[in-house]
Parts: sequence; structure tokens; C-alpha cells
Amino acid sequence: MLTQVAIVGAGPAGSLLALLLHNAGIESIVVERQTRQHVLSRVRAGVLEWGAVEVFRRAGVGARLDAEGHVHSGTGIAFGGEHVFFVDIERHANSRFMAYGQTMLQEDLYLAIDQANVQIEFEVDHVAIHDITTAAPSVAFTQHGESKRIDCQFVVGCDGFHGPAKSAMPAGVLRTYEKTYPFGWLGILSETPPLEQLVYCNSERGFALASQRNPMLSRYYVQCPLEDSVDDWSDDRFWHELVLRFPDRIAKQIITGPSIDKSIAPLRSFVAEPMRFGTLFLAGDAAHIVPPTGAKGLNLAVSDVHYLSRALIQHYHDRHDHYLDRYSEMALRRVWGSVRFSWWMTSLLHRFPDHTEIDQRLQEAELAYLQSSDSAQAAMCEQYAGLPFED
Ligand code: FAS
Ligand code: PHB
Repeated sequence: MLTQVAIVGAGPAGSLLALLLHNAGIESIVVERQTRQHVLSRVRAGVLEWGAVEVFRRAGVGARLDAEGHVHSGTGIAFGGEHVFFVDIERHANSRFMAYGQTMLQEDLYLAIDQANVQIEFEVDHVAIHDITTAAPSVAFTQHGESKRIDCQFVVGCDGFHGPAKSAMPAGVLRTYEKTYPFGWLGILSETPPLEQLVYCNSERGFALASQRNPMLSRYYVQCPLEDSVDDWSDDRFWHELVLRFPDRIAKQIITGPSIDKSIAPLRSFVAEPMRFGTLFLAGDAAHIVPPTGAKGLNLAVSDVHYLSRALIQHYHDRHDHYLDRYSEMALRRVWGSVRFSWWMTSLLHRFPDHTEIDQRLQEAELAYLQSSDSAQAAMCEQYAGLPFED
């Protein structure tokens, strides 16, 4: 097969990139390891920065987002078993965010890709990326037992944390940075009315988060030990623990019900540098992972795709590589800012196994300062809302 850009991975990053390139008349072929249904069955992110909303609108997938997404002007924070305050992102950062599930977003992206006749090859195996130091790289793979190859001009690894793209870089080139956290997030979906606001909660029993997908679909999380499995957590145990962690005036608003999805995600901070080598580019989780506390994972994938699609369009339309040559440094500036912010929110809101009483009090003192200080809230808001894309 022959195309201009070969994309490995048809998650949000790969499918959004293919769509933006198509809209600019640039051909791509996407290869995806899983089935289409498997990708669509994933329950992951739920919060979109306004910059990401605008990229999705520009890609032509904004209709259901605008119709069904829930726009928020800020978020709640609870701590100390009794304190609850609202961080007003609209006031402090002149921005808002949208609660819209990644699952629905992926459906919207695949629908637009089908309508655009963009080629996605599902259920591929043994992906191998070749000749990335030349102007004629290729992606070899097998599909239903048949060996295939895509000859192209650029390869983009949108293959997530476990994908092969970054290891196609020479060992001496790739630098990785990693921090793992000594706990996970147990998340559930329930067909119950969610709270009006998102509420992040620091409690002596551990972190909790109240979020949402639509007026009849709630998303809740509790911090749990890494060694736990979902089998250790009946619905009753989850709801009991969740309401114990929130202050009473929040807890009594929570409407419980049977879970329709339950999963545990490990937390890590990870960055791979550079995000470009020769004709190979990395975007999304292929290059970085953040703990979901700052709601940055999906939003970083979108900002990488925004920068890379702009660069590839400039290459093909204007025949120059100003943005291609600056992609890695530009994307990594935003990545490291979000990795730091996600680490800060995770450190502030979670109970670490080695924490003693003074650590709990230090967290509560910082949260009390955040509650009392407009400038502290402004600093949090401009990062939670998402820093502007660089020109
Ligand atoms: P993805 O991992 O979504 O997509 C990569 C794609 O590449 C996958 O479809 C995979 O099957 C495919 N692939 C991998 N190896 C391949 C190979 N060898 N050949 C072909 N294809 C291959 N972010 C938030 O903001 N909030 C959250 O609450 C949140 N929760 C999460 C929970 C979990 C369990 C996980 C794993 C992530 C979560 N994230 C969350 C982050 C998540 O939303 C990612 O940021 C987002 O999916 C990034 O999109 P992609 O970069 O496209 O990577
Ligand atoms: C979610 O709704 O899944 C969600 C919201 C905010 C976060 C993380 C996850 O910080």
C-alpha cells in the first residue's frame, strides 16, 4: 500500500490526526491492533480543555459534542472531611471545560472517518517500522495471517504507552523519564444522575473524584491499592467507601446504583524524548503518560495532533518545514507543563502509603491556602484549563 502518512494506532490521537489530514487533502492509512469494537468499548477520559473542543470542532466532529457535552465554568475541591470550595476557571482563567466521554468522542471520530473514507486497517499484528532515517519509510504488519507493507513519506506513532513506535528510534536517541505512583484509580460508570459539578476530594482515607458523562451517567473514582483487582470491590464496597471520603454535604447528594463498568488504572508520569526522529513522529500516549488527576491525558494527545497536523499541512501545502522541524520541542514544552501540573495535583490530593499525620496536615494546609487565595486559584485554573497553543 502507498500513502503520504502512515499512522500506527487508531485511538483518539491517530483517528483525529487522520481526519485533520484528510480535511486538508493529505492521504493517510491507519493501522490498529485491536478490533474497532474493542477501541470503542474503552471507558477513559471525560474532560476536554476548551482548546481541545475547538480542535474537534475544526475536525468536523463537534456536533454531538456541542449538543451533549456539559460545559463547566469550574470544579469543586473537598478536603478535611468538611471543606468544599469551587475553583472558578471562568473567572480566573477566562476559560471553561467540557465534560464529554472519550468513548463518545471515539464514536464521533470513527463516524467521520467512515464518511471521509479514510482507511483504517483493524486487527493488525507484528507492526514494524522501517527506514525512518530516509525519505521513504515503511510500516510492515500482518493482518489475518497475510503480510502487508505501507510505503509512505512519514510515520506517526499514535500507538499508546505499550506501542512499538518509540522503540523504532535508535537506542542512543530515545530518552525516557518515568515516575510510578504507589496506588491506582478504581473507576466506575453507573446509570445514575451525577453531581452537577466535578468534585476532587482529598480525605484521610484516600482520593475520590465525582465526575459525569451525561445527565443519566455518572463517573466516580476512588484511589485504591495497586495490588487490588476489581473483584475486590463490590458495588456496595465502592459506594460505601466513596461516600465516606466526601464531606457529608457532598456525600448526601450522591445517587448510587449498579455499576455498568468497573476498572482499575495504574498511575504513572512518563515522557519519551524526542517526539521526532527522521521521518518518525510520536503523538499522544505513545510519547507521554500523566496520572489522570489533572485531566490532561487526552488533552495532551489533542495538542500533539494539533501541532503535528499543522506541521504536515505546512509541509505539503507550503512546501516548507518550519513547524515540522519544531514539532518535538513545541509539543514537549506543553507536555512537560502538563506532566508537572498532573504530578502536582496527584501529590496534593492522594494519600501516599508512607504518609504520616504531618503529610496529611501539610496537604490540608495547601488546600486551605488554595481555598483562600485568588492568586493560587488563578495559577491552578490557567493550567487546568489548558495553556494556549503556541503559534
Ligand atoms: P490510546 O492508548 O488511546 O490509543 C493507542 C492505540 O494504539 C490503541 O487503540 C491501541 O490498540 C493501538 N496500538 C497499540 N499498539 C499497537 C500496535 N503494535 N499496532 C497497532 N496499533 C497499536 N485521560 C484522562 O484525561 N482522564 C482519564 O480519566 C483517563 N483514564 C484513563 C484510563 C486508562 C485505563 C488509560 C489506559 C488511559 C486513561 N486516560 C485518561 C488517558 C487516555 O485517555 C489517553 O490519554 C488517550 O487515550 C490518549 O490517546 P492515544 O494517544 O490515541 O492513545
Ligand atoms: C473523568 O470524568 O473520567 C475524569 C474527570 C477528571 C479527571 C479525570 C477523569 O481529572
